[in-house]
Amino acid sequence: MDIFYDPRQRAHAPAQEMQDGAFVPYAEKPERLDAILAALPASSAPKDHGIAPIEAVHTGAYLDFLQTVSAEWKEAGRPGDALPYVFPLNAPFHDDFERVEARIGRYSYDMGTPITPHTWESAYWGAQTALSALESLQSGDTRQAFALCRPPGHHSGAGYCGGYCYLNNAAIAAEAARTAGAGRVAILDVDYHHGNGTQDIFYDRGDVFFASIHADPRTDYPFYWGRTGETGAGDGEGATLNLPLPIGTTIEPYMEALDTALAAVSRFRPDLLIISFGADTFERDPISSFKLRIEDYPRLSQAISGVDAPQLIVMEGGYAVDDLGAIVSGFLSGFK
Ligand code: SP5
Ligand code: ZN
Repeated sequence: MDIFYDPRQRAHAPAQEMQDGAFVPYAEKPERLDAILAALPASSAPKDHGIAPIEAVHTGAYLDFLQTVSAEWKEAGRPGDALPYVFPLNAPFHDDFERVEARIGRYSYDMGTPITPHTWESAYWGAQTALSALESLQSGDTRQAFALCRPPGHHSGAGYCGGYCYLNNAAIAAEAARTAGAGRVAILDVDYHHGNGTQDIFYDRGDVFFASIHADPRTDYPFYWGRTGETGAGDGEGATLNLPLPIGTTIEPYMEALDTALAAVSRFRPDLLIISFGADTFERDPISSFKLRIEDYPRLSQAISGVDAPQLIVMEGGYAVDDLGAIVSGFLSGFK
């Protein structure tokens, strides 16, 4: 399997995030990449596909914000990494703010996603990593490719960051594949958390199918998306499938949900399957509550391999750093 990775993705390293009312060390840290790389065979550096495929998914105003807000934060004399504290809930949206606090709340939905001087650089190369893995599939001689992306992407929408995510790597690859001629793209999201950004981006489109297995949003982040009743809108009606599972879920009920998702994906007859893979379904993940074991991960990928389409695996979350290498290499080993 072709593996893509760029070391510039390590530069983004926020010091802390707000969790449960306190600032705690940032869980989505660069050491995650080191742990995964150490367990994998050699990887290739991505090519630079430029900003156009990123602009095809994210709004110009949001991309401008991501590239400038850290410097603006510093100029305003604010300490630490840029972080919002006020959010425009049901307020009119404007883009002409003169205070950095107003601007950052406008494009964020949580206090877990700080912006550092290196965030843009890392996120940009994360997106290029996904695009380069896609390109290796398009050349046609392999059936799977792995994009070791960081920061992750699936919580980021067209015009917002959140959940440690800034650019939606999976969505950028999906849109690039459509532009390059793939008629139908499916995205299967098996991170512990619902992929709200990906869902939002494609919610009203019938050409990109989105299926997600995740912790029930009544009990888990991101709380406000991911219910079974969210099935898409307009041309996208029926092209979103949410399969929430309870706290404590083990491999057997997880496999049942996966089989349901895979049957729906196969019925969609995709030309490309993108897998948003999170290792945070693991039993000892520090911020999550499913109970998958190391030996369960090849079962997931064996089942996913049954879908008759090229498969692009994009790294999302997973925070049990000491076990990440075994989880990811186990997952990749099950692809046939
Ligand atoms: C990509 C991804 O996995 N993003 C996840 C973002 C989750 N951010 C909020 C985490 C809140 C965890 N609260 C539980 C604390 C248990 N001690
Ligand atoms: Zn997650």
